[in-house]
Amino acid sequence: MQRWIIHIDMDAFFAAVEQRDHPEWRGLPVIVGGIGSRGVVATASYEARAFGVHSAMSIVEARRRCPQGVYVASDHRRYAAVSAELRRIFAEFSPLVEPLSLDEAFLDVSGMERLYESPVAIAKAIKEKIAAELHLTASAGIGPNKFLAKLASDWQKPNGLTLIRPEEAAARLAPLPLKRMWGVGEVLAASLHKIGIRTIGDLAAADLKLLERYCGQAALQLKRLAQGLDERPVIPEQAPKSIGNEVTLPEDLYQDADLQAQLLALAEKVGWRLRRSGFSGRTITLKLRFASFKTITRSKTLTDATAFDEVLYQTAWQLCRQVVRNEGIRLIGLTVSHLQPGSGELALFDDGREKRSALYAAVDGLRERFGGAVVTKGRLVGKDEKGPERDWLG
Ligand code: TTP
Ligand code: MG
Repeated sequence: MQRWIIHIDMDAFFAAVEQRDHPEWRGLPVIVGGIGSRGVVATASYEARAFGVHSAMSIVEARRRCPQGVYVASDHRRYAAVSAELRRIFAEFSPLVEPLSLDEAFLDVSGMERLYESPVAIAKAIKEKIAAELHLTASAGIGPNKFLAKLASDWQKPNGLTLIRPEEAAARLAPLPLKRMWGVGEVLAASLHKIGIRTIGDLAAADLKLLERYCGQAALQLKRLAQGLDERPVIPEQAPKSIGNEVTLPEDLYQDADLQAQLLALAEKVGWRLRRSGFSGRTITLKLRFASFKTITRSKTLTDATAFDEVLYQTAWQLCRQVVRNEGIRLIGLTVSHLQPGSGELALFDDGREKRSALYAAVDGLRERFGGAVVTKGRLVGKDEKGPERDWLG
């Protein structure tokens, strides 16, 4: 069976998210990164690239080249949330998805002809779905293997769609400079230049024994890649089985209010870890260890997966209050399992959820900047339940 791999890479990812969320910045040069005087550009919108601004350039240099640019501090949490949505979309197209970073992934779509007209049609559908649901553009590369798919996605950026057929691979590769080879760094490229290997075509034709002297064991694989041959499988990312935290208390706790405060802190930690890793989960497990060391767990499985602190907290407290407690508690744990990619609760694709996601992104951003203790969401403790009073952001 012919293998078909799609590589999707978002266009100017961080900057595109900023332009999406700040319509007044659309069409302008937007530079995202550390915006202090010692900061570095994470990415630049295509408008800014026209001024010669690019990733890894110092902000000082970027400001020199593009003084009129809009300079925005990276908001990693928000980009991670978009990335989780992206992975949810990928998962709808293939069970074999290998994310490479926040904004790119390989999908193995071999043998899906029965569902789609062609691999190109699948790539188009993915791009359309990303545009419709995330209001962002992606570039897609389609090829018989990972190397060619990745090369193809870069071919016509932004908003590109490029197919490299197996029979045209060698000819397409031949004129490209060595640095377009995946895995060939500057040092190796420089030493290969010395023996007259400048293009991928030169590498494809090079004598294996000679290559081995410069690249050791990698020689054969490099030569095969240069010929457009690449057998590496798409390895789907394994969702972790569960994400959780537990805390041994400095003294045994008896009071509801104290337990609630601990559960709230745990829910915030676990929720944050879930959102950070791009997962949500359906089963919430509470673990309690009593003063006598007797340990129990209680679980509840929800209809919709969640990564929201307040849902974790409310569920855990519900479980906790059903436990007969006639001794002090020395350890509390909260774990979420049955994980799936994405921020969960997709059935509730409504205003409320969007607002909540935005709130979480904001809180996670603050927490990242100022540390976990500074920001907590007081409303997590329901109105009818007494709990620690904290500031509510929202
Ligand atoms: P890339 O996919 O390399 O770049 P990009 O999406 O901004 O632009 P394009 O793909 O259209 O060329 O990286 C994805 C994101 O990763 C990028 O938006 C910002 C972040 N990043 C950094 O923080 N530092 C870097 O040096 C690079 C290259 C990317
Ligand atoms: Mg990208």
